[in-house]
Amino acid sequence: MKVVVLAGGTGSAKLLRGVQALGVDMTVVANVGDNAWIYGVYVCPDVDIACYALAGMSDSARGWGIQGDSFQVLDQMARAGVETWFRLGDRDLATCLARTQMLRDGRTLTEATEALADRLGAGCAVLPACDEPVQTIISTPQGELDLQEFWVREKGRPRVLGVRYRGADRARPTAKVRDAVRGADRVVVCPANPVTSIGPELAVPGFVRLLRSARRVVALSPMVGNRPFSGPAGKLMRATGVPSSSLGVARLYSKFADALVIASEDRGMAGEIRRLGLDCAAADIRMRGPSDAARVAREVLAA
Ligand code: FO1
Repeated sequence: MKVVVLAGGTGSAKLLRGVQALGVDMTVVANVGDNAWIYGVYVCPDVDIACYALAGMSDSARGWGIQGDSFQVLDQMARAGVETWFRLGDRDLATCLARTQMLRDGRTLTEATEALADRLGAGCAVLPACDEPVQTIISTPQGELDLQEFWVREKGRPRVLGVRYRGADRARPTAKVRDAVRGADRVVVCPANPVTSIGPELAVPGFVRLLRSARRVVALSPMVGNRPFSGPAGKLMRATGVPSSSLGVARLYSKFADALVIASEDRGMAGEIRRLGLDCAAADIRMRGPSDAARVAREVLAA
């Protein structure tokens, strides 16, 4: 079975490991909306979270970065007077330096990502959703912030007035992403933040049409009740006018998804989700460890 997995950040890593454990032919398409130039390097958190998780080197407790990484470069930068609110570890910095070098040498983000996924040992293709820069921008009373400024520097506290995807109108799904989606038996949407992890791709012209052309698109909800498993999804969903729940996720995904897998506690929403045109399965979707992750991945591929 060929599976394309649309992945965001920390919430996606567990399902990626679950799908990996099933031994299917997997291609990961990672969100680029969180990418940022920080400390002179191009940081691609969602690409890196996917590569580290698949290569078995991620710090799974923290949800980002490399297990056992040190922060000596950052400590020295702090001594040199640099603001170091973005905790980029030494080995993580090396990944970003390698990527930056490849981009400066004229390689595309797709080429740099494929090379890094291969060298790090992800064991499957990892692709950025597009090569052009697309940046999630959050409008707050203190001005516009990119995702790292909003979530890491400001700890997700500012009131959210709106969200836009800078550069999306000039971006296109890459040829590799198009081929992967068209050749897939299943496209799986990870339990990621629908606004900041999946929204940037959906804002790219042609991406929704591409997903609609896929054989079957199944999403796993990132919500239980009115809360996400992690991160600011609830706040951002409410700010963009959809309920912070699996029903809100269904509304955002109904234009391209065939099915949504929701938490058993939310089975009362299944009828309304089906009225939006989606198949809906309720299951225990909490992934506490590798065996849960494989079980949930199996549920999703069967939905
Ligand atoms: N998240 C944090 O909450 N604090 C950090 O200092 C931080 C550093 C960091 C470094 C590299 C990286 O790839 C991710 C990092 N993240 C950090 C995670 C990241 O901010 C977000 O969780 C993702 O962008 C969401 O997908």
